[in-house]
Amino acid sequence: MPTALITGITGQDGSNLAELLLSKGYAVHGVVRRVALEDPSHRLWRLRHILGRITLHNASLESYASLVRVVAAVNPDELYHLAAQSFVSYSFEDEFSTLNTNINGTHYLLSALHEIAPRCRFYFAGSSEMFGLADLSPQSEETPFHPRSPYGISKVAGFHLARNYREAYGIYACGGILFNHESERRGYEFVTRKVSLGVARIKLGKESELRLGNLEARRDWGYSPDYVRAIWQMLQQPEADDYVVATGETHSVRELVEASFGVVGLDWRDYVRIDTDLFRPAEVRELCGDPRKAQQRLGWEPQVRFSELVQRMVESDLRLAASEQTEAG
Ligand code: NDP
Ligand code: GDR
Repeated sequence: MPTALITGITGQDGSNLAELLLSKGYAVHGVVRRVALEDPSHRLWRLRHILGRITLHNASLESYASLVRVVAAVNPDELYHLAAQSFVSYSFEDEFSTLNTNINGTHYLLSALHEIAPRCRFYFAGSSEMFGLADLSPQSEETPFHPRSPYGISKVAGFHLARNYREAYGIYACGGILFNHESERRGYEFVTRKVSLGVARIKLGKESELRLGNLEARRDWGYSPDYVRAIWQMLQQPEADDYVVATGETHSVRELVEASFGVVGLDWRDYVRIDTDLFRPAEVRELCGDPRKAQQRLGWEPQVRFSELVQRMVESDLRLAASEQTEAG
C-alpha cells in the first residue's frame, strides 16, 4: 500500500485528492494546522465523510522543524504540497505573510525531503497566475512568467525551487501549472462560489443583490476532481516533469454570472452591482491554457466543462441555501 502525505488536505483540492487516493488504496496522511484539530466541525468540513480513513498530523508551513517531524513520522512515497495562502486578492493586503508562507513552506518541504526522504515523489501546486500578464495565448509550459500579484510571485518562486531540487539533487519533483478549477467545495471567497451561493440565496429570497468586481476578466475554468486526477498522474510517470492543466476554453466573469443566474431562470442584470473596492491593484485580464502536453503524456482529459460546472455549483448551493433557511427558522 503506497503512502501519501498531503499538505492543504483541508482545502478544496486536498479533500478531492484525499478521496481519489483512498479509492486507489493509498494510506493517506494530511498536514493540518493545530487550530483545525481544535475546531474540527468548522475547519474539517470537507473531510468529515473520510475522517475515519485518513491520519492527520499537526504542523505549520512556517516551521521547518514541525514539517521535518511529520515527514520523518510518515515516510511518504508521495508528497502533494497543496497548502498555500491561495486567495490572490488577499495577497495584496498581506504581501509579507503570503510570500513567507508560500515560498518558505515549499522550501522547507523540499529541504526536508532532500535530508530525510530523497526517494519520495513531490508535487508542487503551481498556478496559471504565474503567467499573469502573458504575451502569448494560450499559455503552455514554454510561456514566460509575468506574475501580477504577490501570490503569483510566490508561486513562481516555489515552482523554481521545485525545479531546482529536481535538477540539483535528483528529487522527483513535479510542478503542476494548474488553471482555475472549481467545485462544490470551492472556498466562498473565490468568484465562482461567491456567484453560485449568491444566486442560490437570491433565488430563495434570502438576499437581494450580489456585489462583484471586474466582470471583464477571463479565465479558463475547470473542475477540481478532474484536476486532482492530473496531479496524481504526474507523480506516476517514469520521469518528473512540469505540466499545464487546463480546459483550453476561456469565459469572462460576466459569462459566468449570466450562466449561473440562468440556471435558476433569473436575469443577472437585476441583481448584480459593481463594487470598485473589489477590483485588484493589478489584474490578470485573460488566461487560457494549452493542455496538450498533459493530454499527450498523461492521457489526461477534463470531463466537466464550463456549463456543467456552473450547473453543478448552483444546484449544490441551492441545497445548501435551502438547509440554511430551514435551520434559521
Ligand atoms: P484552498 O484555499 O481551498 O486550500 C488551501 C489549503 O492550504 C488549506 O488546506 C489551508 O488550510 C492550507 N493552508 C493555508 N495556509 C496555510 C498555512 N500557513 N499552514 C498550513 N496550511 C495552510 O486551495 P485549493 O485547494 O483551491 O488549491 C490548492 C493549491 O493549489 C494551493 O496551493 C493553490 O494556490 C493552488 N492552486 C489552486 C488553483 C485553483 O484554481 N483552485 C489553481 C492553481 C493553483 P486551512 O484549512 O487551515 O486554512
Ligand atoms: P483567481 O480566482 O484570482 O483567478 O485565483 P478568483 O475566483 O478569486 O478571481 C477570478 C477573477 O474574477 C474576478 N472577480 C472577482 N473575484 C473574486 N474573488 N470576487 C469578486 O467579487 C470578483 N469580481 C470579479 C477577479 O478580479 C479575477 O479576475 C484562483 C485561485 O484559486 C488561485 O489560488 C489560483 O492559483 C488561480 O485561481 C489559478
